[in-house]
Amino acid sequence: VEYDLVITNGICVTAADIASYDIAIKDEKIVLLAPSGSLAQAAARKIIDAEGGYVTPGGVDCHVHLEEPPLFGKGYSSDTYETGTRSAIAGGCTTIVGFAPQPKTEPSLLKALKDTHARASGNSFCDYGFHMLVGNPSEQALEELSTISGDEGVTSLKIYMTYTALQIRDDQILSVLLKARENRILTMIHCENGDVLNWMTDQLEAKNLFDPKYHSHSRPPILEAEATNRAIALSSLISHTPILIVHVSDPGATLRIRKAQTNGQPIFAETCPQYLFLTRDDLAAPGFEGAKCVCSPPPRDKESQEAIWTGLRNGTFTVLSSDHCPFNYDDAERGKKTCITPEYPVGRFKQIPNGIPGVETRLPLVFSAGRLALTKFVEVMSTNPAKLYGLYPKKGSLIPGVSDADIVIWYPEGKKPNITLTNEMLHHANDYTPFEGRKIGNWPRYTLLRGKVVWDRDNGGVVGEKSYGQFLKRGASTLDRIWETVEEQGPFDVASF
Ligand code: DUC
Ligand code: ZN
Ligand code: ZN
Ligand code: ZN
Repeated sequence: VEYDLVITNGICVTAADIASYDIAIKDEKIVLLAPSGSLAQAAARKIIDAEGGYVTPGGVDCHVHLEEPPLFGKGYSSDTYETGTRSAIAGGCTTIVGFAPQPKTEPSLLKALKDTHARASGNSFCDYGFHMLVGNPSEQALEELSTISGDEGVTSLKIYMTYTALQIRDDQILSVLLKARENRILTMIHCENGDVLNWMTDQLEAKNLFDPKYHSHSRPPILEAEATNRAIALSSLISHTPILIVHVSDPGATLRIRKAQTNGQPIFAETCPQYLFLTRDDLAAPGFEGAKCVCSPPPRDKESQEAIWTGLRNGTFTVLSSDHCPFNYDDAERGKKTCITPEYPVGRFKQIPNGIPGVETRLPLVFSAGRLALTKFVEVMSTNPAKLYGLYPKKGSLIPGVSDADIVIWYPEGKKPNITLTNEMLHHANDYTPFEGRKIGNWPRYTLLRGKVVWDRDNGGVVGEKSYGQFLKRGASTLDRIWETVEEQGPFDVASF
């Protein structure tokens, strides 16, 4: 036989084109694109007839929290690498980038990275990489960044402007940016003003306001806009070091990002489904139910949702990630209910672990919403994440001889499922989804990872194995000549001010 697998009769979508053609796969790679139907009789071990359905590159979700210690409140992540990546492939996602968390008490990044490898290795259904989560920018940690970005293939890091366990000061942010610039590491920043939201929280608690909805009151949009503005300023101070503002929810923050981009600054931004599909009203559900939607930043209002959709369409947002960070709802020891005690019968919003599951629902929700051009959908879900994080063109496209055969085949007209989403359908280890009850008009019918069918919705569901996912050593970002532009600016020179 000539090919391992052929996909015939699909409408293939990339970030650039929508066109009907057949795809041949051999040795884990896409090897040939041919006229539609022409490979229907090819000598292949297996032929999948897409029956006129859309065929897209596998999803690349570069914001996924798995098996992290309690950093975002009082509770433990419900998903392991095994359950989180199982959930990923069932939702059409073939690559994730998770976090290697360095707690404040740990001076070494390499130690934190090694521990994370031990958790993921042999336990992943999809391919995966790591971002360094820098909680302690010690002298040792900053020195280690050259090994981290070189030999270790970890070319991005995340820092926080909030969360007691992670928040670093502005001067520490500058030190991180400087080292990141020297090592071509993309810096992701969580932009909320931690000191102010702690003050707001104390004010609310002094008035005995503890229930989940006050999570949103404690973090008004201006805290996000202010911190975003500050992050942009700090980046420009370090000779325009590229940054990615993660999980943007607020129109004010979006405008500041847009303005910086218009000025030519290397400011990139991410948003997430929760800011497109949830609002603060979901946090105000009766009893403790609102805890199911507690994440940070919190979901905003309807107008904000519209501004975020607009930001996706006009290119302000480079990527759309899940920020999958699941905590069980009904678990008094390890989940969201850890904060319910006799003293706090409605819980205590400041202790509710921040985060919601979403790695499996990201592609289907956004695809079904039908609000993005399909090329834009592929761009923000696969191609741009792959470029931004140094995985392109191995990941994120359908280039013969070059791209891994990571592919999603959607249901064609006439066979589209009519799904009312329930948590039972999902493959994570969490006991709820914040998107329960949503109508979803299409779902990945097949997910292929490096040429292998790992998800077959109608015949066996998850058919991949947890040992198949490989660690991805990443190179420097190739999006928009990011690092070439930095090179042209020359080194940071404090005497130049
Ligand atoms: N936000 C969340 O909702 N969860 C984890 C971390 C974060 O920033
Ligand atoms: Zn964050
Ligand atoms: Zn996150
Ligand atoms: Zn998060």
